[in-house]
Amino acid sequence: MKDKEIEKLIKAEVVRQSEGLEMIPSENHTSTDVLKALGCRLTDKYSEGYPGMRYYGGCEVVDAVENLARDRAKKLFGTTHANVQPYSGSPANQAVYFALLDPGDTVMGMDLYFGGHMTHGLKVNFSGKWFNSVLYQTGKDGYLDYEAMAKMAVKEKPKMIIAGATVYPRIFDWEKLKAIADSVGAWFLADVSHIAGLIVAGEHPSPVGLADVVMTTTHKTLRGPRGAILLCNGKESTPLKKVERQRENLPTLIDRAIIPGLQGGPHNHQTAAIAVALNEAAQPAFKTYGQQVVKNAKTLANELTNRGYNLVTGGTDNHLMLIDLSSKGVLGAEAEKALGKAGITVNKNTVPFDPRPPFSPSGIRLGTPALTTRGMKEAEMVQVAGWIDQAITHSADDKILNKLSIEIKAFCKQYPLPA
Ligand code: DSN
Repeated sequence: MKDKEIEKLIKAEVVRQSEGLEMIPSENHTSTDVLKALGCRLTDKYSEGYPGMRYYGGCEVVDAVENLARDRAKKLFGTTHANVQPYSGSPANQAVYFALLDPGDTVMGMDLYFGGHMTHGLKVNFSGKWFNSVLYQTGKDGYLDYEAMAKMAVKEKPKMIIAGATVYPRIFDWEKLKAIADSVGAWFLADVSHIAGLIVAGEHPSPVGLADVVMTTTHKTLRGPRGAILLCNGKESTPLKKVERQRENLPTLIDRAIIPGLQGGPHNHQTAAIAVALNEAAQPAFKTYGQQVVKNAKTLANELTNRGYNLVTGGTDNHLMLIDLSSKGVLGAEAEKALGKAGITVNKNTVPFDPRPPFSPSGIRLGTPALTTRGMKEAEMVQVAGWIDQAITHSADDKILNKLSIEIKAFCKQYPLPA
Protein backbone atom coordinates (compact mmCIF):
# COMPACT_ATOMS: atom_id res chain seq x y z
CA MET A 1 0.00 0.00 0.00
CA LYS A 2 1.40 3.43 -0.93
CA ASP A 3 -0.43 5.29 1.84
CA LYS A 4 1.79 4.28 4.73
CA GLU A 5 -0.22 6.21 7.31
CA ILE A 6 -3.42 4.31 6.57
CA GLU A 7 -1.57 1.01 6.07
CA LYS A 8 -0.08 1.40 9.55
CA LEU A 9 -3.51 2.05 11.05
CA ILE A 10 -5.09 -0.95 9.28
CA LYS A 11 -2.31 -3.15 10.63
CA ALA A 12 -2.77 -1.69 14.10
CA GLU A 13 -6.47 -2.54 14.03
CA VAL A 14 -5.73 -6.13 12.93
CA VAL A 15 -3.30 -6.43 15.84
CA ARG A 16 -5.89 -4.95 18.25
CA GLN A 17 -8.55 -7.41 17.09
CA SER A 18 -6.15 -10.39 17.07
CA GLU A 19 -4.63 -9.78 20.49
CA GLY A 20 -7.84 -9.02 22.34
CA LEU A 21 -11.31 -10.43 22.87
CA GLU A 22 -14.05 -8.65 20.88
CA MET A 23 -17.15 -9.02 22.98
CA ILE A 24 -19.38 -6.24 21.65
CA PRO A 25 -22.36 -8.42 20.64
CA SER A 26 -23.03 -6.55 17.40
CA GLU A 27 -19.52 -7.26 16.10
CA ASN A 28 -18.05 -10.31 14.40
CA HIS A 29 -15.09 -11.37 12.24
CA THR A 30 -15.78 -11.77 8.52
CA SER A 31 -14.18 -14.41 6.29
CA THR A 32 -11.39 -13.50 3.90
CA ASP A 33 -13.78 -14.16 0.99
CA VAL A 34 -16.08 -11.46 2.33
CA LEU A 35 -13.08 -9.13 2.68
CA LYS A 36 -11.95 -9.92 -0.89
CA ALA A 37 -15.37 -9.02 -2.27
CA LEU A 38 -15.36 -5.79 -0.28
CA GLY A 39 -12.01 -4.72 -1.65
CA CYS A 40 -12.62 -5.25 -5.37
CA ARG A 41 -13.33 -3.25 -8.57
CA LEU A 42 -17.09 -3.55 -8.11
CA THR A 43 -16.74 -0.49 -5.89
CA ASP A 44 -15.94 1.60 -8.99
CA LYS A 45 -19.31 1.04 -10.67
CA TYR A 46 -22.40 3.25 -10.56
CA SER A 47 -25.72 1.44 -11.03
CA GLU A 48 -28.71 3.43 -9.72
CA GLY A 49 -31.82 1.34 -10.19
CA TYR A 50 -32.32 -2.40 -10.03
CA PRO A 51 -31.13 -5.34 -12.16
CA GLY A 52 -32.49 -4.92 -15.69
CA MET A 53 -33.56 -1.30 -15.08
CA ARG A 54 -30.52 0.88 -14.41
CA TYR A 55 -29.85 4.52 -15.14
CA TYR A 56 -26.26 3.67 -16.22
CA GLY A 57 -24.68 1.50 -18.91
CA GLY A 58 -22.25 -1.31 -18.25
CA CYS A 59 -24.31 -2.91 -15.51
CA GLU A 60 -24.43 -6.48 -16.85
CA VAL A 61 -22.02 -7.78 -14.22
CA VAL A 62 -23.42 -5.86 -11.26
CA ASP A 63 -26.91 -7.00 -12.28
CA ALA A 64 -25.73 -10.60 -11.94
CA VAL A 65 -24.11 -9.84 -8.57
CA GLU A 66 -27.25 -8.19 -7.20
CA ASN A 67 -29.53 -10.95 -8.52
CA LEU A 68 -27.36 -13.54 -6.83
CA ALA A 69 -27.43 -11.65 -3.52
CA ARG A 70 -31.22 -11.20 -3.73
CA ASP A 71 -31.83 -14.87 -4.59
CA ARG A 72 -29.60 -16.05 -1.76
CA ALA A 73 -31.33 -13.74 0.73
CA LYS A 74 -34.81 -14.90 -0.35
CA LYS A 75 -33.82 -18.54 -0.10
CA LEU A 76 -32.09 -18.21 3.25
CA PHE A 77 -34.95 -16.35 4.95
CA GLY A 78 -37.86 -17.75 2.95
CA THR A 79 -39.41 -14.61 1.45
CA THR A 80 -40.54 -13.81 -2.07
CA HIS A 81 -38.68 -10.48 -2.10
CA ALA A 82 -35.37 -9.10 -0.87
CA ASN A 83 -33.79 -5.70 -1.30
CA VAL A 84 -30.03 -5.90 -0.68
CA GLN A 85 -29.19 -2.25 -1.40
CA PRO A 86 -29.59 -0.53 2.01
CA TYR A 87 -26.22 0.93 3.00
CA SER A 88 -26.77 -0.17 6.60
CA GLY A 89 -29.42 -0.73 9.28
CA SER A 90 -30.45 2.87 9.94
CA PRO A 91 -31.04 3.73 6.25
CA ALA A 92 -32.90 0.42 5.88
CA ASN A 93 -35.28 1.29 8.71
CA GLN A 94 -35.63 4.81 7.32
CA ALA A 95 -36.71 3.26 4.01
CA VAL A 96 -39.46 1.31 5.77
CA TYR A 97 -40.82 4.53 7.32
CA PHE A 98 -40.64 6.16 3.90
CA ALA A 99 -42.45 3.24 2.25
CA LEU A 100 -45.29 2.79 4.74
CA LEU A 101 -45.88 6.07 6.60
CA ASP A 102 -46.26 9.81 6.26
CA PRO A 103 -44.48 12.34 8.46
CA GLY A 104 -46.37 12.81 11.71
CA ASP A 105 -47.78 9.29 11.78
CA THR A 106 -47.60 7.44 15.09
CA VAL A 107 -44.98 4.72 15.41
CA MET A 108 -44.54 2.41 18.39
CA GLY A 109 -41.02 1.17 19.07
CA MET A 110 -38.84 0.00 21.91
CA ASP A 111 -37.24 2.69 24.06
CA LEU A 112 -33.49 2.89 23.33
CA TYR A 113 -32.76 2.96 27.05
CA PHE A 114 -34.60 -0.36 27.46
CA GLY A 115 -32.85 -2.08 24.56
CA GLY A 116 -34.35 -0.58 21.39
CA HIS A 117 -32.55 1.22 18.56
CA MET A 118 -32.34 4.93 17.73
CA THR A 119 -34.40 4.39 14.58
CA HIS A 120 -37.23 2.82 16.59
CA GLY A 121 -38.45 6.26 17.68
CA LEU A 122 -35.74 7.97 19.76
CA LYS A 123 -36.83 11.60 20.11
CA VAL A 124 -33.56 13.04 18.71
CA ASN A 125 -33.52 10.61 15.75
CA PHE A 126 -35.45 11.22 12.48
CA SER A 127 -37.88 8.56 13.72
CA GLY A 128 -38.79 10.62 16.78
CA LYS A 129 -38.53 14.05 15.14
CA TRP A 130 -40.50 13.48 11.95
CA PHE A 131 -42.89 10.90 13.39
CA ASN A 132 -44.97 10.78 16.55
CA SER A 133 -43.07 8.04 18.34
CA VAL A 134 -44.44 6.27 21.38
CA LEU A 135 -41.93 4.11 23.19
CA TYR A 136 -42.55 0.88 25.04
CA GLN A 137 -40.32 -0.39 27.82
CA THR A 138 -39.56 -3.75 29.32
CA GLY A 139 -41.09 -4.81 32.60
CA LYS A 140 -39.09 -4.53 35.85
CA ASP A 141 -37.79 -8.06 35.18
CA GLY A 142 -36.23 -6.96 31.89
CA TYR A 143 -38.62 -9.07 29.78
CA LEU A 144 -40.90 -7.53 27.13
CA ASP A 145 -44.28 -6.79 28.68
CA TYR A 146 -46.65 -7.88 25.88
CA GLU A 147 -49.75 -6.94 27.88
CA ALA A 148 -48.52 -3.38 28.40
CA MET A 149 -47.61 -3.20 24.71
CA ALA A 150 -51.10 -4.35 23.70
CA LYS A 151 -52.65 -1.63 25.90
CA MET A 152 -50.30 1.01 24.53
CA ALA A 153 -51.21 0.01 20.96
CA VAL A 154 -54.94 0.37 21.67
CA LYS A 155 -54.40 3.77 23.32
CA GLU A 156 -51.95 5.24 20.79
CA LYS A 157 -53.21 3.58 17.57
CA PRO A 158 -49.78 3.45 15.87
CA LYS A 159 -49.58 3.03 12.12
CA MET A 160 -46.47 0.88 12.58
CA ILE A 161 -45.10 -1.26 15.41
CA ILE A 162 -41.41 -2.09 15.47
CA ALA A 163 -40.03 -5.07 17.37
CA GLY A 164 -36.37 -5.90 17.64
CA ALA A 165 -33.56 -4.69 19.82
CA THR A 166 -29.92 -3.93 20.29
CA VAL A 167 -29.96 -5.32 23.84
CA TYR A 168 -32.56 -7.97 24.52
CA PRO A 169 -31.26 -11.30 25.82
CA ARG A 170 -34.50 -13.25 25.38
CA ILE A 171 -36.66 -14.69 22.59
CA PHE A 172 -39.13 -12.45 20.74
CA ASP A 173 -42.65 -13.84 20.62
CA TRP A 174 -43.44 -12.88 17.02
CA GLU A 175 -46.99 -14.33 17.18
CA LYS A 176 -47.90 -12.10 20.11
CA LEU A 177 -46.34 -9.08 18.43
CA LYS A 178 -48.22 -9.76 15.19
CA ALA A 179 -51.48 -10.06 17.16
CA ILE A 180 -50.83 -6.68 18.80
CA ALA A 181 -50.14 -5.06 15.42
CA ASP A 182 -53.23 -6.67 13.89
CA SER A 183 -55.43 -5.54 16.79
CA VAL A 184 -54.92 -1.92 15.69
CA GLY A 185 -54.31 -2.47 11.97
CA ALA A 186 -50.66 -1.41 12.23
CA TRP A 187 -47.81 -2.38 9.95
CA PHE A 188 -45.38 -4.70 11.72
CA LEU A 189 -41.63 -4.23 11.20
CA ALA A 190 -39.29 -6.82 12.73
CA ASP A 191 -35.72 -5.58 13.11
CA VAL A 192 -33.72 -8.80 13.51
CA SER A 193 -30.29 -7.23 13.02
CA HIS A 194 -28.83 -8.78 16.15
CA ILE A 195 -30.33 -12.24 15.79
CA ALA A 196 -30.41 -12.85 12.02
CA GLY A 197 -27.59 -15.39 12.19
CA LEU A 198 -29.35 -17.20 15.01
CA ILE A 199 -32.57 -17.30 12.97
CA VAL A 200 -30.68 -18.85 10.05
CA ALA A 201 -29.10 -21.38 12.42
CA GLY A 202 -32.52 -22.27 13.88
CA GLU A 203 -31.63 -20.83 17.30
CA HIS A 204 -34.35 -18.17 17.30
CA PRO A 205 -37.83 -18.25 15.68
CA SER A 206 -38.18 -16.33 12.45
CA PRO A 207 -40.69 -13.46 12.06
CA VAL A 208 -41.01 -14.18 8.32
CA GLY A 209 -44.68 -14.68 7.47
CA LEU A 210 -45.76 -12.67 10.55
CA ALA A 211 -44.00 -9.33 10.19
CA ASP A 212 -44.84 -7.26 7.12
CA VAL A 213 -41.21 -6.28 6.68
CA VAL A 214 -38.14 -7.91 8.18
CA MET A 215 -35.00 -5.81 8.32
CA THR A 216 -31.58 -7.13 9.19
CA THR A 217 -28.11 -5.73 9.10
CA THR A 218 -25.63 -8.15 7.57
CA HIS A 219 -22.61 -7.70 9.85
CA LYS A 220 -23.70 -8.95 13.25
CA THR A 221 -24.48 -12.64 13.93
CA LEU A 222 -24.96 -13.03 10.16
CA ARG A 223 -21.19 -12.43 9.86
CA GLY A 224 -21.14 -10.50 6.61
CA PRO A 225 -19.94 -7.03 5.61
CA ARG A 226 -21.60 -3.88 6.89
CA GLY A 227 -24.93 -3.53 5.11
CA ALA A 228 -28.59 -4.43 5.44
CA ILE A 229 -31.38 -6.37 3.76
CA LEU A 230 -35.11 -5.69 3.61
CA LEU A 231 -37.29 -8.79 3.27
CA CYS A 232 -41.00 -9.08 2.55
CA ASN A 233 -43.63 -11.04 0.63
CA GLY A 234 -46.01 -9.81 -2.05
CA LYS A 235 -46.57 -9.25 -5.75
CA GLU A 236 -43.49 -8.98 -7.92
CA SER A 237 -41.84 -5.58 -7.56
CA THR A 238 -42.53 -2.95 -10.20
CA PRO A 239 -40.25 -0.15 -8.99
CA LEU A 240 -40.92 2.09 -11.99
CA LYS A 241 -44.64 2.31 -11.11
CA LYS A 242 -46.34 3.94 -8.11
CA VAL A 243 -48.58 1.58 -6.13
CA GLU A 244 -51.03 1.86 -3.22
CA ARG A 245 -49.89 1.19 0.35
CA GLN A 246 -51.28 -2.32 0.50
CA ARG A 247 -49.65 -5.52 1.83
CA GLU A 248 -49.49 -7.18 -1.57
CA ASN A 249 -47.49 -4.20 -2.86
CA LEU A 250 -44.77 -4.36 -0.19
CA PRO A 251 -41.98 -5.39 -2.62
CA THR A 252 -42.62 -2.35 -4.83
CA LEU A 253 -43.11 -0.01 -1.86
CA ILE A 254 -39.79 -1.11 -0.34
CA ASP A 255 -37.87 -0.93 -3.63
CA ARG A 256 -39.22 2.53 -4.42
CA ALA A 257 -38.37 3.71 -0.92
CA ILE A 258 -34.71 2.71 -1.33
CA ILE A 259 -34.45 4.33 -4.77
CA PRO A 260 -35.67 6.93 -5.74
CA GLY A 261 -36.88 7.54 -2.16
CA LEU A 262 -33.72 7.51 -0.15
CA GLN A 263 -30.49 6.24 -1.65
CA GLY A 264 -28.40 6.74 -4.77
CA GLY A 265 -26.03 4.21 -6.32
CA PRO A 266 -25.84 0.82 -4.64
CA HIS A 267 -22.49 -0.17 -3.15
CA ASN A 268 -21.82 -3.07 -5.49
CA HIS A 269 -18.73 -4.34 -3.68
CA GLN A 270 -20.85 -4.46 -0.52
CA THR A 271 -23.61 -6.33 -2.38
CA ALA A 272 -21.06 -8.90 -3.58
CA ALA A 273 -19.74 -9.34 -0.05
CA ILE A 274 -23.30 -9.76 1.25
CA ALA A 275 -23.84 -12.46 -1.38
CA VAL A 276 -20.69 -14.24 -0.20
CA ALA A 277 -21.80 -14.05 3.44
CA LEU A 278 -25.29 -15.35 2.58
CA ASN A 279 -23.76 -18.32 0.81
CA GLU A 280 -21.55 -18.99 3.86
CA ALA A 281 -24.60 -18.74 6.12
CA ALA A 282 -26.41 -21.34 4.00
CA GLN A 283 -23.75 -23.98 4.72
CA PRO A 284 -24.23 -26.62 7.45
CA ALA A 285 -21.19 -25.25 9.33
CA PHE A 286 -23.09 -22.01 9.95
CA LYS A 287 -25.80 -23.86 11.84
CA THR A 288 -23.11 -25.33 14.09
CA TYR A 289 -21.68 -21.84 14.52
CA GLY A 290 -25.05 -20.36 15.56
CA GLN A 291 -25.63 -23.18 18.04
CA GLN A 292 -22.18 -22.63 19.54
CA VAL A 293 -22.76 -18.86 19.85
CA VAL A 294 -25.77 -19.57 22.07
CA LYS A 295 -24.06 -22.35 24.05
CA ASN A 296 -21.14 -20.01 24.68
CA ALA A 297 -23.40 -17.16 25.78
CA LYS A 298 -25.31 -19.43 28.17
CA THR A 299 -22.06 -20.75 29.66
CA LEU A 300 -20.66 -17.25 30.07
CA ALA A 301 -23.93 -16.05 31.62
CA ASN A 302 -23.91 -18.93 34.15
CA GLU A 303 -20.28 -18.37 35.02
CA LEU A 304 -20.81 -14.67 35.61
CA THR A 305 -23.96 -15.31 37.65
CA ASN A 306 -22.02 -17.79 39.79
CA ARG A 307 -19.48 -15.03 40.41
CA GLY A 308 -22.21 -12.75 41.78
CA TYR A 309 -23.04 -10.70 38.67
CA ASN A 310 -26.59 -9.49 38.17
CA LEU A 311 -27.69 -10.31 34.61
CA VAL A 312 -30.81 -8.53 33.38
CA THR A 313 -33.58 -11.18 33.06
CA GLY A 314 -31.28 -13.58 34.95
CA GLY A 315 -29.47 -14.92 31.87
CA THR A 316 -29.73 -15.22 28.12
CA ASP A 317 -31.42 -17.19 25.33
CA ASN A 318 -29.29 -15.71 22.56
CA HIS A 319 -25.84 -14.28 21.86
CA LEU A 320 -25.71 -11.45 24.38
CA MET A 321 -26.11 -10.48 27.98
CA LEU A 322 -26.68 -7.24 29.84
CA ILE A 323 -25.02 -6.93 33.24
CA ASP A 324 -26.25 -4.52 35.90
CA LEU A 325 -23.08 -3.62 37.80
CA SER A 326 -24.72 -1.48 40.48
CA SER A 327 -24.43 -4.24 43.08
CA LYS A 328 -20.69 -4.45 42.33
CA GLY A 329 -20.15 -0.74 43.00
CA VAL A 330 -18.60 -0.19 39.54
CA LEU A 331 -20.04 2.03 36.78
CA GLY A 332 -20.50 0.71 33.25
CA ALA A 333 -17.96 3.19 31.87
CA GLU A 334 -15.37 2.19 34.48
CA ALA A 335 -15.90 -1.49 33.66
CA GLU A 336 -15.65 -0.81 29.90
CA LYS A 337 -12.35 1.02 30.45
CA ALA A 338 -10.88 -1.60 32.79
CA LEU A 339 -11.89 -4.47 30.50
CA GLY A 340 -10.41 -2.54 27.56
CA LYS A 341 -7.07 -2.24 29.37
CA ALA A 342 -7.15 -6.00 29.96
CA GLY A 343 -7.84 -6.63 26.26
CA ILE A 344 -11.59 -7.33 26.43
CA THR A 345 -13.77 -5.01 24.36
CA VAL A 346 -17.35 -4.45 25.59
CA ASN A 347 -19.65 -1.44 25.71
CA LYS A 348 -21.23 0.39 28.59
CA ASN A 349 -25.02 0.22 28.44
CA THR A 350 -28.11 1.40 30.27
CA VAL A 351 -30.09 -1.25 32.13
CA PRO A 352 -33.91 -1.16 32.39
CA PHE A 353 -35.01 1.70 34.70
CA ASP A 354 -31.41 2.87 34.96
CA PRO A 355 -31.18 5.79 37.40
CA ARG A 356 -27.96 6.89 35.67
CA PRO A 357 -27.55 8.86 32.38
CA PRO A 358 -26.75 7.08 29.07
CA PHE A 359 -23.15 8.39 28.99
CA SER A 360 -22.52 6.93 32.41
CA PRO A 361 -24.93 4.01 32.76
CA SER A 362 -25.04 1.20 35.31
CA GLY A 363 -24.32 -1.70 33.01
CA ILE A 364 -22.29 -3.32 30.28
CA ARG A 365 -23.40 -5.34 27.26
CA LEU A 366 -21.36 -8.25 25.97
CA GLY A 367 -21.74 -11.22 23.66
CA THR A 368 -20.14 -14.21 22.04
CA PRO A 369 -20.47 -13.99 18.19
CA ALA A 370 -16.87 -12.90 17.49
CA LEU A 371 -15.20 -15.23 20.01
CA THR A 372 -17.20 -18.15 18.62
CA THR A 373 -16.01 -17.33 15.09
CA ARG A 374 -12.45 -17.69 16.42
CA GLY A 375 -13.26 -21.22 17.56
CA MET A 376 -13.80 -20.68 21.28
CA LYS A 377 -16.18 -23.02 23.07
CA GLU A 378 -17.64 -23.53 26.55
CA ALA A 379 -14.29 -24.23 28.27
CA GLU A 380 -12.87 -20.97 26.94
CA MET A 381 -15.97 -19.09 28.16
CA VAL A 382 -15.22 -20.26 31.71
CA GLN A 383 -11.77 -18.74 31.39
CA VAL A 384 -13.12 -15.54 29.83
CA ALA A 385 -15.65 -15.16 32.69
CA GLY A 386 -12.76 -15.37 35.16
CA TRP A 387 -10.86 -12.62 33.33
CA ILE A 388 -13.96 -10.41 33.13
CA ASP A 389 -14.48 -10.84 36.86
CA GLN A 390 -10.87 -10.05 37.71
CA ALA A 391 -10.80 -6.96 35.50
CA ILE A 392 -14.01 -5.57 37.00
CA THR A 393 -13.01 -6.43 40.56
CA HIS A 394 -9.63 -4.72 40.07
CA SER A 395 -10.84 -1.97 37.76
CA ALA A 396 -8.63 0.66 39.42
CA ASP A 397 -5.48 -1.47 39.53
CA ASP A 398 -3.47 -0.94 36.34
CA LYS A 399 -0.86 -3.49 37.40
CA ILE A 400 -3.41 -6.30 37.54
CA LEU A 401 -5.09 -5.12 34.33
CA ASN A 402 -1.74 -5.12 32.56
CA LYS A 403 -1.01 -8.66 33.80
CA LEU A 404 -4.42 -9.77 32.49
CA SER A 405 -3.74 -8.18 29.11
CA ILE A 406 -0.51 -10.20 28.79
CA GLU A 407 -2.37 -13.44 29.64
CA ILE A 408 -5.18 -12.64 27.21
CA LYS A 409 -2.75 -11.75 24.44
CA ALA A 410 -1.01 -15.12 24.83
CA PHE A 411 -4.38 -16.94 24.93
CA CYS A 412 -5.57 -15.16 21.76
CA LYS A 413 -2.63 -16.55 19.76
CA GLN A 414 -4.40 -19.95 19.83
CA TYR A 415 -7.53 -18.43 18.22
CA PRO A 416 -6.49 -16.48 15.12
CA LEU A 417 -8.91 -14.34 13.14
CA PRO A 418 -10.36 -16.12 10.05
CA ALA A 419 -7.53 -16.72 7.58
N1 DSN B 1 -24.79 -0.24 16.81
C1 DSN B 1 -25.60 -1.44 16.87
C2 DSN B 1 -25.34 -2.24 18.08
O1 DSN B 1 -24.23 -2.12 18.60
O2 DSN B 1 -26.17 -2.99 18.52
C3 DSN B 1 -27.01 -1.10 16.69
O3 DSN B 1 -27.14 -0.43 15.50
